[in-house]
Amino acid sequence: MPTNFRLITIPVSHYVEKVRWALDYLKIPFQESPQMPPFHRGAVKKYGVTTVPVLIADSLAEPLRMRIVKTDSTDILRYLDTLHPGKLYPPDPALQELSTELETLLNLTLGVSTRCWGYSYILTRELLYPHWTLGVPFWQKLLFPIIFPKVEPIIRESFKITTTSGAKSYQEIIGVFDRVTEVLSDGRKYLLGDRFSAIDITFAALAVPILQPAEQYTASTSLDLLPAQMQADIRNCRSTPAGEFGLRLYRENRR
Ligand SMILES: N[C@@H](CCC(=O)N[C@@H](CS)C(=O)NCC(=O)O)C(=O)O
Repeated sequence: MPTNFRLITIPVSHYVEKVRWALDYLKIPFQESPQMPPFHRGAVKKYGVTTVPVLIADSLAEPLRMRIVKTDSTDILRYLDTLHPGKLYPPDPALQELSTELETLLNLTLGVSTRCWGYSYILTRELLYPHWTLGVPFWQKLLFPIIFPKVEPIIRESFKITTTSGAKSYQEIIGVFDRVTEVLSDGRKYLLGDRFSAIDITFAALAVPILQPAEQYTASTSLDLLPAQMQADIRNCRSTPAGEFGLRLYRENRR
């Protein structure tokens, strides 16, 4: 078992929050190395990627000194599961199909849509500043005013942010919430049944932008400061069974 874990992050990233939650759940102490975009790229370049989270796990004991690097949030959760077998991913073969279906839907649709939805509304210097600078080194914070005008058009382009992208992403989020509501409709406590799992973490963490749970890692923005359409979308999502479930996971299972 590695003895030293380091997580390179953009603190506000919901894919990062997914990994942070898994590490906390497994009670694995780790050191976070928080970065403001685009400085994260310098921090992760040597691992062959451009995105966070990146987990570096070192075993320092001789003669077995070794390093494991994982560069995708799901790969990290699967790796952590090998250290505490079955705690994140229940081994029951009967659950595999649902587990894979939901994990893929959440990672590829919910995570992408909540991010695009958020950026569609907060891509202004004032609204973005607190999200991007929270917990990052002081010198990066100071550079925000210079960085913002350069990165804003790149984000707009890469996430295809337009006047209609917020509404389109919202519909995609609702589609995922409908599926989660459907899975929960038999009264089960968690997405895979009675036991809390990686799939619950994945849902709640990737839904953070649209649920804004009080317990989220990065302090919640007061809803009143957000654009009116964002406030309406958040309130609608929170009131769905899937939204209530995500908020409950934060209240009861996040620590
Ligand atoms: N599939 C990746 C996605 C991670 C991801 O999209 N990370 C974003 C933050 S939410 C990122 O690092 N973006 C910065 C960039 O693309 O330069 C995972 O699950 O780890």
